[in-house]
Amino acid sequence: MTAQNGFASKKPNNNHQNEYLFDINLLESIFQDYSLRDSKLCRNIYDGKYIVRPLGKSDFDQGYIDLLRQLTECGTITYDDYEKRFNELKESSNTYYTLIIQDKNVDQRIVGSATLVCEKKFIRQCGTRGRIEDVVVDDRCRGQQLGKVLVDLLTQFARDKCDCYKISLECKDHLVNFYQKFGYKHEDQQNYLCRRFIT
Ligand code: 16G
Repeated sequence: MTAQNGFASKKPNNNHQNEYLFDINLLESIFQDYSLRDSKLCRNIYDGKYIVRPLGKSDFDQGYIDLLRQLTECGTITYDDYEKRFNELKESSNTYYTLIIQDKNVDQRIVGSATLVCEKKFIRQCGTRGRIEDVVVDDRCRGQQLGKVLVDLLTQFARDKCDCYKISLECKDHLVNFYQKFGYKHEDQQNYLCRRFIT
């Protein structure tokens, strides 16, 4: 797999090297399986237009936070804030896996992102639970199935690379059908409860 067909298999060849949140090599076999399984989708999506890779430290400059603003409030985030949080996530090894999709043509903009969080537990034979978080695709890139690729890849990654015994997510009503297509479903007698704090 190469950057030409969508998977950035090595660091980008620009002046400042991008530091990734997690080891990009972990994605290779997942991406390969996925390309074989859904070659039409991969060809349509990646043919020279997009790259899929882990979040990088320099993605702040490629509009990463502005993309997240399409999902929810982000407040004011400076580069120092971003870098500090990026380092914290990276130091929590084997926990945070943020995948991004970068548009190779339009200003190298980040146009899609989703995160897998792996929570280590004692239960389930010291099992790992996965959560899919902060799935967002740029409004201007809708209809190209970028969200499908992100959720598919992270779901497969959680199962095959992180050995998650389950993976869950929260979403708005209108997105339930979308996530059901990937096998996510309401579990009997389980509810999502939330308490918010004013920060
Ligand atoms: C959605 C997201 C969740 C995100 C939240 C932000 C997915 C599958 N779900 O529920 O990950 O954290 O929105 O909303 O992407 P909030 O700012 O109101 O918590």
